[in-house]
Amino acid sequence: MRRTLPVFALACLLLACSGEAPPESGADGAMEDEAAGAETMTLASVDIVEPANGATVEGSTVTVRLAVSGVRIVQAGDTTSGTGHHHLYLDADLTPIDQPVPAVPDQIVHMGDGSAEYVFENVAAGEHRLIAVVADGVHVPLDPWVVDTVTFTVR
Ligand SMILES: [Cu+2]
Repeated sequence: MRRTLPVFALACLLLACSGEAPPESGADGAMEDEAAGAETMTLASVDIVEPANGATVEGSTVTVRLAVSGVRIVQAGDTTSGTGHHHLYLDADLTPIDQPVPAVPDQIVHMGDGSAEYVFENVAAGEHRLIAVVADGVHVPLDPWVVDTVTFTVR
């Protein structure tokens, strides 16, 4: 198998590493699987189902419900490709995509238990902005962003 390596390296040069491994280079199956996974990956998305964009919430308790497609929601710490957990930014600006999401009580929340529902208590009356972001097992946002934003009013 070792003697096929130079051939593969040359093929890689010629093909500019297009990800199409020559069929005879079966030595590294894991790499091939990763490449195939990347090619068939669907665009992931997250949707803030509740509160709906523009909604008015009666009372200071705000229940957030989230739905996703193209990504599997798991507990924090699980670094399986194609998975992540929810994060909520309530009246807080998004942090950089290449850095772990911070934790700020009542403002930036990690739903590290793998849940899709969270309840904010004692939310002040007035208009609020809520951003949902899916980040990976070590809390770094998925790239490209899996994000949704709504504004709502507490009355
Ligand atoms: Cu997190």
